[in-house]
Amino acid sequence: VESSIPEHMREAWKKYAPKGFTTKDEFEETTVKHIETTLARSLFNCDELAAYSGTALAFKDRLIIDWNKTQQRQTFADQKRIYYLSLEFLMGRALDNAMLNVGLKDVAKEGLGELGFRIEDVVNQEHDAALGNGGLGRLAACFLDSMASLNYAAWGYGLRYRYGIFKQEIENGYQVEIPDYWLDFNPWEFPRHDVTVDVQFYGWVNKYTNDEGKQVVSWQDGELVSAVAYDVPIPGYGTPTVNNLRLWSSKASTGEFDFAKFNSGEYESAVADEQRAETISAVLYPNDNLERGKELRLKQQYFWCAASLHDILRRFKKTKRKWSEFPDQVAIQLNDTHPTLAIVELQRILTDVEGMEWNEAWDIVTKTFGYTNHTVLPEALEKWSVPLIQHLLPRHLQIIYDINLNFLQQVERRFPKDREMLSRVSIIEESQPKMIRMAYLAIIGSHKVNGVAELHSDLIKTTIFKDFVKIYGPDKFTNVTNGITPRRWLHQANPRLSELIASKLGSYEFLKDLTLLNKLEAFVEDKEFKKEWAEIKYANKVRMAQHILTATGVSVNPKALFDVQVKRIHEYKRQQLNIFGVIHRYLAIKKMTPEERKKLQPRVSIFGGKAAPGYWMAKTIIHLINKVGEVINNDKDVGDLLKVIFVPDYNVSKAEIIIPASDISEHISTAGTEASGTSNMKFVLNGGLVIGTLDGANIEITREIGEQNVFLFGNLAEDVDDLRHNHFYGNYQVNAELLKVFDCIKSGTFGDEGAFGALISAIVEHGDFYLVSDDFESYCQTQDLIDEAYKNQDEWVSKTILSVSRMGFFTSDRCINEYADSIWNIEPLSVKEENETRART
Ligand code: GL9
Repeated sequence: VESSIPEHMREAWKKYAPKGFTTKDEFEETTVKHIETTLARSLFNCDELAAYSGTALAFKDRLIIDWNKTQQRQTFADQKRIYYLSLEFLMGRALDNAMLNVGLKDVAKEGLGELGFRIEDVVNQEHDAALGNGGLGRLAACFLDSMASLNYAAWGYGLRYRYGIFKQEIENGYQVEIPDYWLDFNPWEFPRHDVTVDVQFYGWVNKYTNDEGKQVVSWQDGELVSAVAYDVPIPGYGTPTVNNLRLWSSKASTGEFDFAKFNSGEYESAVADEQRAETISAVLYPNDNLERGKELRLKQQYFWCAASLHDILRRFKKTKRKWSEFPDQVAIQLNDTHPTLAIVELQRILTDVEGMEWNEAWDIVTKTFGYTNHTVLPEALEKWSVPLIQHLLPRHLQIIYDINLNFLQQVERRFPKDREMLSRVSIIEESQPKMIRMAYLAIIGSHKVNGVAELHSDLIKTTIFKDFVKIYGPDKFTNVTNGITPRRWLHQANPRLSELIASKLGSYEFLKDLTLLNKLEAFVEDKEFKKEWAEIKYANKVRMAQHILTATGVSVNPKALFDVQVKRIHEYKRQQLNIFGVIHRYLAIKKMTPEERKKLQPRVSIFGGKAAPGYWMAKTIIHLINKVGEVINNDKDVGDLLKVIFVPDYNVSKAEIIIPASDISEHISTAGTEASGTSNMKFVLNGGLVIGTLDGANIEITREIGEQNVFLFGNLAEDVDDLRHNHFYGNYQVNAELLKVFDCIKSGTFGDEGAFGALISAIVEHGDFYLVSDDFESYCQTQDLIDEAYKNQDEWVSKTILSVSRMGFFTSDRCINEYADSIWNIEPLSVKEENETRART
């Protein structure tokens, strides 16, 4: 490389290369230095935020040293790399995670203590990095942690949104959205103003024959927007590997075009151009499982795909390898269809720019990409209108048509008599306007397609993608059941439980090999152990009760059963079923005699989650939960027997408090709608039990931990279509107990009854698409079983221990190894030497 220091002049570098702190004193020295110099504060002027900033800068120094070494090691090794393309990375906080992953939390705790701070207060100053909506974005974050922890050479590519998911406030029971400007102070990113890519939009396509008689295609006269790289270090747990997450930020291109405007005095219009360019990476779209086909969203997608591919190709070209080796060096995983344009962009570059023949290029493309599907909900499947793509990306539209033509010809040869098949599988939907089906394009351009839990992977093969299974055969379709990182979701969120487990297993090795948890089974009947286990759950509930009091002003009894449903608010996830069940319970309590009330198991029903700003039904559900809470929480007849809490602004850092405090969590989607779910895994891993439908990963959790440890209810996925069909023809009766709940709402018990009419009529008048009524009885009965089971605390605690001991399968490490094996064809990079040098220093 041209810019490296000559061999004979490297002594000074080696002598002065920073080592990074390892002791308490070195930590304090670095932290104080940052507070006094980088932040220009002093001991007379250092609040908790400044202490956080100094600590974060100290750890960032530490990470970047290992980051540099990791990048060098990976470059020299010259092996295949994984590129994980995701529009969402729901990272949460970084400091606690960095301290634990590099193994220096104790050092920092002691050091901060000597400087006058409590580590918890310092950690709590950090603003979540909330660049995601929910499960899909958090999965990407867990995968980054696992890929680094397992020493895979892997990069994440995403967008550096100026505004992450909105902050939620509750006003008079309604959700209010506040913008999440999170970049005021972000010590975890490195701006790379030297790493930029110009991305083109609009323009037109010029096809001509050049002097050598060759057909040339060029995309001309577009508008350029510049992508600037911001790098975020991703530390692995207990390894020197620090991988990279590269986020692109948009700004006006500094091409001649803009200068011309400035020079000709068009300041205002030049400034407007600049703002328009910056708008591309300004905001995360706040929809969960919904695509609305907005032009700016498409711009985001292409901007990010083009910049990322350009970066990947630049890195590949440095290796001076032949193009045919590209798929041996590069594996690109598409997190949902959002990055599907990367397929088209690679084909464009290989043919138009590199001059390759179509088939040769297409072979490289399909060997490079893998596509993960995350949902079967039709409203979430991306489609872009042909006129929009024509306007924004004219050359890409031609390529999509060519891809489609080749594909349909191939299908026609295989199924010569099946005209209908051709229109069914065509990338172009013949609607008005014509639409591009992104999932089909992703399947055709990838060598593997996977679902995220067994049921889901089966469903995509038998429903939305069944024609493609006929065309390509079943081997192209596979399953990789989701997982979660035990570092954040056990060790970080629940340090006391992690410590207790380590004390029994003899080490923290289970955090690297979660199947070791099975050794806990030996302690299921150990009295002393069970006592400590139960005490930890209780302490976590006390912490949660404190949070509830501060956040909502409601005081709850930590001895009550904590029943939690936290996730995005969506009709298919059925928070309405939960709140109707709560009202049903309330009506029952009101009718009870004092003696009966004494026997009832007290409960706290805890809800949390954001509704997409435009999703009116979801917002109505939030409103109902809050109004029901106001009434029940102030009803003297009820007292501690039932409390209803809506925790505002559910996010990753709140999840770290809520999840360890749950006794029961609810995963109650209509069977066949929740592709996997991942919080179900987090709750069980933290010693909670689950009430759930036979949907997504609930099924596999049940298989692993045993049916006797899960509270299952409701109709099966295979029966949903028939039930809906019957509903459609009016062949259904709403459950009588549910009707009483509706009467109660309609009588104005929870205020303005008109406000909730839509929730009721969806069930009574509009066919009950989500089968709330069909599942209501079985749901309520199962809740009663839970009350009974909870009364036997001894058995309950045994169930939770047994469940935790059987959760090894759900680590995202297992998941990443499966991707590596069956999709990416890649092995981890050895860090043995690096580990030895680290041990010596
Ligand atoms: C989701 C599914 O709905 C979840 O069931 C699944 O666990 C995750 C991760 O695979 O993916 N698909 C999807 O669009 N979202 C999911 O959570 N929604 C978002 O997070 C945007």
